[in-house]
Amino acid sequence: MEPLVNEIFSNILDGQHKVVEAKVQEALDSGIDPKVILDEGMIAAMAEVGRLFEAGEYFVLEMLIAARAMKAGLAILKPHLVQANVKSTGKVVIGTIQGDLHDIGKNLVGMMLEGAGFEILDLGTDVAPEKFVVVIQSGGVDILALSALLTTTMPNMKATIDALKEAGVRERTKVMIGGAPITENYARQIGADGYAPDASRAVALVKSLSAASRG
Ligand code: B1M
Repeated sequence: MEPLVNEIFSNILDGQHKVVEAKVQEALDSGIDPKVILDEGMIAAMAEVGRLFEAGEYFVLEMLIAARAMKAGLAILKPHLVQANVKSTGKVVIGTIQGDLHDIGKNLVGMMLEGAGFEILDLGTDVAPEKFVVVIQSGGVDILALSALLTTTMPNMKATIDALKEAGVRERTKVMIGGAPITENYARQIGADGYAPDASRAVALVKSLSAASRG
């Protein structure tokens, strides 16, 4: 691994957000591909944080501090992941499902979609099904994008789709889902229109779903 990318990785693990900011900038200045910085330095570090948490070596506090460092680095990286002046091709409402506070993956998906020219309305984390329903009722939403990181909160994706059906607005929008515990099969089971395993495939999926909804 590039030494600078390696430093970003280890400083995220150590939760050194100021150092991460500086190292991401330095890596960009030295011409390292933003996607390499993101995938090999930053996303890989969060996976390692998860592994250390499972092994009982990290606790919630360490996860939080690492997440803060990850976010600091993402803020520096964002302009390099998002192309300027791409024309809007549709409106996406995004949010992390009820009960779930994980937002890094959702933010990354939102950022990449923004870069692809979509208008994004981010409802944040711990979003109740009723809140999604109200936004869909207000109209003009092409895609509803739901994120979940916990096996315990995944069922709230189904609850959201069921709430849309009950309110009679399910057909007004396409629903896509994603997040570490989600699978294609789960998406099919709960009646979502699609699943994407990562942010770049989320962009491809939103493009194809919005093209399909335009007929
Ligand atoms: Co939490 N956490 N966490 N955590 N956390 C996980 C998810 C966990 C896997 C760690 C572990 O045990 N190995 C585990 C879940 C186990 C399970 O459910 N099977 C876990 C747990 C248990 C918990 C708590 C319950 C811990 C506790 O309190 N005892 C607690 C729950 C709080 C809650 O939500 N109610 C908790 C809390 C937290 C923090 C708040 C401390 C912090 C989150 C901070 C934040 O997000 N602002 C945190 C973190 C940082 C993690 C890990 C370490 C990293 C998550 C992350 O940001 N990854 C995580 C371990 C792991 O993932 N290996 C873990 C980087 C990010 C870029 O990836 O989010 O997967 P990810 O997003 C990807 C794809 O999934 C996809 O694209 C993204 C980019 O490629 N994607 C989508 C995501 N959303 C998408 C939506 C789409 C499409 C693709 O379309 C709509």
